Amino acid sequence: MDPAKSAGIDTDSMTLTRFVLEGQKEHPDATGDLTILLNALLTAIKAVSTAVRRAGVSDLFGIAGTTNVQGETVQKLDVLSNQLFINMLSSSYNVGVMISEENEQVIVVDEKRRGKYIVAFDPLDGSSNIDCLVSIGSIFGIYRAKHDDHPTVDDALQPGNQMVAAGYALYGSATMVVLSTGGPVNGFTLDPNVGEFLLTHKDMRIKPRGKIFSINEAYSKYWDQGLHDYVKRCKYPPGDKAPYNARYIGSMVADVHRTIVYGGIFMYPAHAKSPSGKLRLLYECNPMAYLVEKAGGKATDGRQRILDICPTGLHQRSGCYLGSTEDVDDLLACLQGAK
Ligand code: P6P
Repeated sequence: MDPAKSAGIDTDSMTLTRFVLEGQKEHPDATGDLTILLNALLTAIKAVSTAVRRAGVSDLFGIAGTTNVQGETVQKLDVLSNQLFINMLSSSYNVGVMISEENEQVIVVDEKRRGKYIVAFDPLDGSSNIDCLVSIGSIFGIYRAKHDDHPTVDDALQPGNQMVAAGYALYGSATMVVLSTGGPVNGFTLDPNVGEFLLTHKDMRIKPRGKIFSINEAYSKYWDQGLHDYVKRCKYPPGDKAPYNARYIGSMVADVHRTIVYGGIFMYPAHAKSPSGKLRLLYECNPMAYLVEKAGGKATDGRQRILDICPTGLHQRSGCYLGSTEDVDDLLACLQGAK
């Protein structure tokens, strides 16, 4: 009997690192720096995953007693996750500037460890859901610095269409990293026995049309008429079409992951209560828009492609509508009053 088979171990599994390395070999000018950076990110993500899964038994639930730049109550796991991302990325020697949801200012890496990449990240998104065990996640977007020697805020304020890679980690029933380095979107599931992320979802594609709409309807009173019209169309479709399903988890990574896997549309609009929306452009909307587009979907703020928005502030917010192309087009037609 093959010892590997009896141990249930694949001796030739496609790890995320191996997959990225093989992809890098297709680019003659690739230096391996991005692979090193991604490996540092994976180390942080594995540590966050362990902390999230141990939160209940290691006093990591609950609040840290502070508020962040967003004015949101900081959870203990927020603090831990942020420190892990900052330390692992700084010590990768490939990052010059970081933008974190938890830090008001950019984080400039010390000169001796500074590299050519810019990383915008939300170290633990949806953390208000931690104590009730709802899936949460980490989100990241990677850019090249405009000038390697003295990175500044200007390096951080690039439109999403300049990203060289983006991804998220979902701490759900399993821990999964969904990533694109400029090509297809691929999903890697953490095998805790090996401590590696293994390729499980190759070339993830969003259906052109889904059957799920995802929005927090508690804010309906603040919506524009076009959004009311669209949601009503999902519930009362023309002819004898079946209504859409409604699904809303309230944790962006979980809602977007479901949208990529099942199709449909995720919406967090700018509305009267939040005129710029709630979700942050640099480290929530842009990375998710990048992945959705690479998977064949569409992502808009209701007026323009999210990835074309030129940022003016590190923590600026944006309306966010993303998912199956035909569903997003239907929404845009309603917002423009055509439906
Ligand atoms: P609301 C979580 O707090 C978060 O930032 C995203 O993960 C999520 O999509 C959104 O806020 C939920 O916001 O207003 O619907 O509770």
